[in-house]
Amino acid sequence: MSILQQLEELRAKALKDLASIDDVKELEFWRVRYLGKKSQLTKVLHSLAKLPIAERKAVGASANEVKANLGNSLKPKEQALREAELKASTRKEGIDISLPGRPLPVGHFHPITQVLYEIDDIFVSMGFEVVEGPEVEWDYYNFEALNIPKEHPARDTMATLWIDYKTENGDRPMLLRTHTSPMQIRVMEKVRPPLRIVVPGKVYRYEATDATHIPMFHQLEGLAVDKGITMADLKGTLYEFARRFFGQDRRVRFRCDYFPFVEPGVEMAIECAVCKGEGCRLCGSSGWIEILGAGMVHPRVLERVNIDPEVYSGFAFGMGIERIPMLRYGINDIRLFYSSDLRFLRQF
Ligand code: FA5
Repeated sequence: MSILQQLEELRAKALKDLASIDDVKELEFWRVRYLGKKSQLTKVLHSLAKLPIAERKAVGASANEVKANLGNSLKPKEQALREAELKASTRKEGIDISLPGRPLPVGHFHPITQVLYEIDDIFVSMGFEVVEGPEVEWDYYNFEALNIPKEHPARDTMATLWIDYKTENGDRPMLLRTHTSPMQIRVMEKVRPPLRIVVPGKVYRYEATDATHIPMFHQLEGLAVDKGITMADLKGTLYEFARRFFGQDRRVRFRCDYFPFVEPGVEMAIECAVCKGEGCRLCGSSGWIEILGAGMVHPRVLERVNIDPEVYSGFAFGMGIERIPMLRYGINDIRLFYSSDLRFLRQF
């Protein structure tokens, strides 16, 4: 039998054997037998040099073709056997790999964070810049520089959590900020007018909780200082905010109020969302919920940071954030935001 015939016979035998193989281990034996270093095919290829030139070409081409043919037949067979093996083993373990994966739970921002971002965006679109400040603050920035000296009765309106740290003369100068207004001073110390900023952040008060009060809540401070700023700018800005956030029809009320760091001072209230102004438990039967204090920056505050009140004027406001989504969605208890009840939080 010629070498070419032997090669054809080898091919036929190898392919027949391959067809009857049904596990991966056997397949490896097959590969070693027909394509390995000691296989007949490799021997033929190694002995080519010894053949007469006329025969060498034909035998070489045929041997290489058989080798490629066997190699190509091996690949799909191996893949099919491996898949069958995987299926068999997962079936044994009770895993169905054809099932779609379980979706990963994706969280979302807390409703207060969402509202803060939304309010930031409204003010940014009106030309305000967002800045943040420390939650542990000096008495100086929280009270003193805001025209609230020691023993001033206005301190009583913001029951304070003091940090347990005393100076040599027994003063406790550090506290958890009771409002975001200290950032007015911090910013004006560094930046010269014209300036327009909003300051979102956490504030703390030593207060009993009820449907509209909690000891840790968020505020957003606003401050604009420039030449010729008037109360009309303050009202215009806050009306525009209320219209954009609550819609055109929601009623807004301004009333006089007192804060030592503004003159004159006002408070702004929004019509209660729960009772639509009729009066209910949430709004204390008044039909209105106060959301912010505001006013024209007091000349003495400007003087303290070396801004001439004869040349410049400004307005400031401090908004309680939690009450804003309460008014928008008709939420009747502020404590729901921090009770970690997912049935409540998932609604936002
Ligand atoms: C202030 O904190 C002033 N800094 C506001 C201000 C800034 C006035 C700039 C003038 C110029 P007040 O204590 O009223 O003011 O608080 C502001 C808002 O915070 C309130 O209108 C209310 O919406 C919210 N707030 C106050 N106390 C609580 C509380 N315990 N729980 C939840 N929200 C509160």
